[in-house]
Order: sequence, then structure tokens, then C-alpha cells
Amino acid sequence: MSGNKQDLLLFFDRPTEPCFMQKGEDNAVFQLPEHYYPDKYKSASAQLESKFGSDSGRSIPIRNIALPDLSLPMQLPYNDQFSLFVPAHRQLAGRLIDIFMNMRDVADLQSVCAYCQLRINPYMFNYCLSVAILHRPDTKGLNIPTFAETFPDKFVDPKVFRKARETTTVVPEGSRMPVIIPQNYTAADAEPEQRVAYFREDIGINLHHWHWHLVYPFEAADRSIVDKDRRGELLYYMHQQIIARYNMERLCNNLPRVTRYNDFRAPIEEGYFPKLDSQVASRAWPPRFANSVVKDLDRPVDQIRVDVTTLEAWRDRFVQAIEEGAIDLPSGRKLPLDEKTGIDILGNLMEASSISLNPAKYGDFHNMGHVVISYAHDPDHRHLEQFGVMGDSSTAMRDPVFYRWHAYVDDVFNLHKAKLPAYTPQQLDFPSIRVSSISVQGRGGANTFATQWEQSTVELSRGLDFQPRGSMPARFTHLQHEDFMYNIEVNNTSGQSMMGTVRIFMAPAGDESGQPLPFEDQRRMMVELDKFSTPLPPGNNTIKRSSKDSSVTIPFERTFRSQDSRRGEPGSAEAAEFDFCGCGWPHHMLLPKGTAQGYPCVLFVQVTNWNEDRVEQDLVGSCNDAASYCGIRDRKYPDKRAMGFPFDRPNPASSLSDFLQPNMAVQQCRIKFTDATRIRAQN
Ligand code: CUO
Repeated sequence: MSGNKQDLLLFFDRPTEPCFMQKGEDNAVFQLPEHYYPDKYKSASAQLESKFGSDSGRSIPIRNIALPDLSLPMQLPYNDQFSLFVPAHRQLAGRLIDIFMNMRDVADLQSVCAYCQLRINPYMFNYCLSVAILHRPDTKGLNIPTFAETFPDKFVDPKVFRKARETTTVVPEGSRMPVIIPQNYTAADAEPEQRVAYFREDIGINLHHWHWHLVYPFEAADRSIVDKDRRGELLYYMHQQIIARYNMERLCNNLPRVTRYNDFRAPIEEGYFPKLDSQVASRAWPPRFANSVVKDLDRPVDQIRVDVTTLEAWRDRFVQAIEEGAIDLPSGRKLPLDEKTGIDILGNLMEASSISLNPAKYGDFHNMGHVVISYAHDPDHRHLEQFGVMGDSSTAMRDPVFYRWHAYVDDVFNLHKAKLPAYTPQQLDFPSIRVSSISVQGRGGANTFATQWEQSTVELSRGLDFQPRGSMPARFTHLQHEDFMYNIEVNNTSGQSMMGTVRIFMAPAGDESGQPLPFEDQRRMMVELDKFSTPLPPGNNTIKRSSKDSSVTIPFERTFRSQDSRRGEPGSAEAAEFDFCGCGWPHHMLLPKGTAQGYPCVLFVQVTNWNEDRVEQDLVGSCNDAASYCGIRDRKYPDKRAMGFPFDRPNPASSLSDFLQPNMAVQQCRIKFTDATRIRAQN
């Protein structure tokens, strides 16, 4: 039968193999109208149909429809890299998303997909189909396979594919041992930045970042896809948290905090050699040599011309607007950057998304930063090279320069935050609610977190095109921590029942040399660990909360979910939100690595008045377990306060203890790392 929405997922299977070949677990085959075959296959279409159809498990007839005009999306060559940060690509993708969104039903969508899959750049096709599936009402409940399975070449050392090819060809399915994805393959220990490669190159972290940008696209003809509640602010906050987390990770590894990249004329000290191959482009991703300097871009093939001076001009206009506390609108009017919406306006202007209020003046600062850096090796295309990893949201976080760029972007946002009045004690406190302590208990002992390495398995077969079929597991190593429980003691002296919002953060206790951090530095390194609401009956309350319930993370199984492990019946409310749940910080990276001696850090808790924080909305059937960094699908951001509250603004307090109100508590803790590797139990 055609028109089964589940069959749309077959277009993610072996993405460069033509869709008339067998797809999926049950070897399904799409039966295409004759004229859907590209010229190179046309003369043989009858043979192809019988070749792949004869032993297929199921055949899916494709409806013959009047095809929409696909000339624009087809402009991107099939074998090129695709980047959301490149304006021309964004435009082509915006058009294709539009086409997919406007197909009148699933059968028509399937039909246009079948035609496109044979012709359109596979990365762009995958991205646009994913966005459409996430946003069409009739495709809710579909569980898009994890990007690491569809395009493992964006995440994994290419040597692994050679081994996998050998194994799938020689060893029968069932007896195949996982191939091992090596942990440190991009640089030697002589490169200091290598000490945090386990963070930068973590598959889960890169998947989260890709997924975040999938959920929050910055361009689409349908404004509602872009214009989501507080999306500009979330861009700021999610990336701010990445920098905070990375900085703590660096301090654990004896590296200084990341230095912002704000002088576009200065060499970028850090080199990066990605050692990834693009299977679609049949090319290695270009490296960036140490001390590269970015240049004016003039790449007619990508329709990009941008000068370094333009980047500087955009930057100066941002700084000026923030200084003045207002942006210029195209009409010549000024729009004030107020406490409530200023950061959201700046986020959209900065990115820039298609809801930027004045692209002509403020340009495309953040995206173009990615682009200019990603072409440092070939700014005028004389070597016919494509962009480096900074140009792709699924690979950008591998490169040390990503953090330098985003540290600067964050600095600009912080200029705005610094203009806002500091929170008053009244804004911070929750009268009659007294928090006396927070502590943690787990296998590491009291107030000690335990971390170590863990090996887990991902499935590569869906991304191994033109190879023998069947499962091909690969094993990779990542950081992991022991589960723990928070214990929070709260006294409600009001005599009546209250509801509280519990906000838990963690930050390093000291700076690079172990000296106590000034409040201003420490607040910017505060990492959100959890946020939840809880009833507070009168009197003493002990709140217990498991680390596994964190509002920033999603469980391992969801980061690496495969199509087979879906939960709920298709179309059920439970399954409906499953896809959105792919966004979320990977749970295995909740905590930084720590050190063998036990890295000193501080745990912070604040309980605020839920009645003032809450957002009235129906959350039934919504996937909201990683709302802190990802929001909630089709809903408002579930916390009225500024993202990052209470640390989003500077405060005259000189130290964290100076900042504390009676509804807050801190606890000195340690993160103890054991250099051992365990194998994750599969469930
Ligand atoms: Cu996510 Cu720059 O916004 O990579």
C-alpha cells in the first residue's frame, strides 16, 4: 500500500543507494513510475525493477503525481557537501522543505521523495525530509533514525568503514564482532587540545548539536517553523552552556579556559585535522593548519562573497546597538533591547535566522563566522576544496575553533546581559522557603561524583551503502558517570503548601591555578544540571532527585536510538513526540571528567516560586524531558524566567557565597575520574 507514513523512513536507509533497491528490515522496494528513473537507469528500468523486486519482502507502489518544480534544490550538485551556514544552500533547502511541507498527503510526499532521493544531494535531502517530518501534522510520531546511523561518515574514523566492509563481506551476519572505533585518532598527545578531544569528538554531543539545529532551523518559507517561542534566546543559552561545559572540561584537563576568537586578522593558533571522509563527496574533509588566518571569501560556486571587514562591520553594529540598548529597524525606528525580549531579539539577529529584524544592517554574523572559518584553507576556491568541519552543524563541535568562535558570540550576548540591572534580593529570594543544604550521594561516596570510560555499540549498517546487508555493530568509547541522588533540605515556614522550582547548577571551585573564582567568572561557568518543580508542604522537606531525571539530558538510548527501538505504537501520543526527544544533551556527558585526585567543584541549588515561573500550557503527550536546552515541541519554553537564571546577569556580589539568599545553598564536591573502561550492558 502506498501512503504509509512509516515507509518514509526507508528514505533514510542507505542514503546514497537508489530507492528502487531493497530498503529496511523487510527488504521493501519502491515501485517507481517509469519516468522517475534518472536517465542513467532509464533504459534498464524494467530489469532493475525485476532484479530488486523479485526477492523483495514487500513492494510499495509510488503514486505518479505531477511533480513540483525542483530546479532550485537540484542546483546543489549531488556529491557536494551541504551546509546550513551557507546562505545559498540554506535557500535551496528552504525551498525543498517548503515542497515537502506542501505535499497534500503522505502518499504524495512519498512520491516526491522517491523522485528526489535519486537526484538530490543526500545530505540536503536528509535534512529537509527530517525537518518536514518533524513539522508536518500527518508525520508526527515518526522516529527519524539517528543521524550517526544514516551518515556515520560524519562521526567516525573512516578506517572503521574499511573494516566494516571487510567484515560484512566475509563474516556471516550473527557472527560479526563489533568493529572498534578508536578513541584518539585525530591528534597525538603532543597537541594539548587533544586532552579534550573526548568531549569535542563525542558522537552524542555532535548528534545533540545537529539535532538542535534541526529542531530550530533558521530558514523556511513557513514562518512558524522558524518562529518558535524564545528561539533566539535558546540559541544564546544552549550555546552558552556548551561553552560553560567545555571550560569546566578544560580546567579538569589542565587547560586554560577557551580564548574567544574576536580578532579576525589574527592567526588561529589551533589546527584541526578531522580525519573524516565524506562518503557522499568521496573526499576527505579539509584540515585547517595551525596559525591559519581567515581571508575575504570569494567563492562563486557557493555564491559567497564576504569580506573580513564586513564581519567586523556587523560586529561593530552589534556592539553599538548593545551600547545604546536598542537596535535599528529597517524603518529607521529604534527597538529597545529590554529585560524580557532583548536577548531573544539579539539571538535571532546574531544567528542570523530568517526572523532577524534587520538583516540588512546586522547581517549574518554568527553563521558567516562559521563559514569564513570553515573556508580558511581555500577562501577563493582555487583548490576546489569544500568547507571544513566548522561548516556543518553535525561536525562543527569537533574543532577547537568552534569553542573560540562561540566564546566570542557569547561574549557579545553577555555585553547585553551586563547592561541589565542586577537581580535584586527580592527577585532572587522565595520568602518563607529556606534551603538549608544540598548534597549528593552515589557510588562515589558523599559529595563525590565518580566518572570513568565506557564502551557502547552503535549500528552502522544503515549508513553502509552498496555493501552486503545485515547488522554491522561498531563499538566506541565515551565518558560515563555513576548515577547519583541529590538530597535537598528545604524548610517551608509559611504554614501553607507551596510549589517550588528547583534549579541545580555546578561550576568549578577554582580558576586555572586553583584560586577561588570571582563571582563574575564563576557565574559564567555555571552548568545547568537539572530543573524541576516540586510540592513543598509546610515544615521540613527532604527532596530526593535522581541524576537520571535531569532536565538537560536525554538517555543514552534516545541519543543513539535506532529505528527498531521505538516506543509506543505509531501514531500514539507517546510515539508522537519521540522524534523531538532526539534533542537533548547526551546523558553520558552530564558531568565533566574530573581528575584522578578529585576535581573540586561547587554544587548550587535555588528554589524559586513556581507560581511565578510557570507557563500555563497543556503538556500532555509532549516530550519535555530535555526542555532546558531544547524547549518543548510546539509549546512555550516551560520557565518564565530568563534562561540561565539566576546566573544570566552580572551581580555586584564578589563571590558565590556573597550572592546566596536564604532560598539557595551550595556544597563543595569532587569529581573523581578512574582511568578504566567498562562495557555498557545492552538492553
Ligand atoms: Cu550551533 Cu554556531 O550555532 O553552531
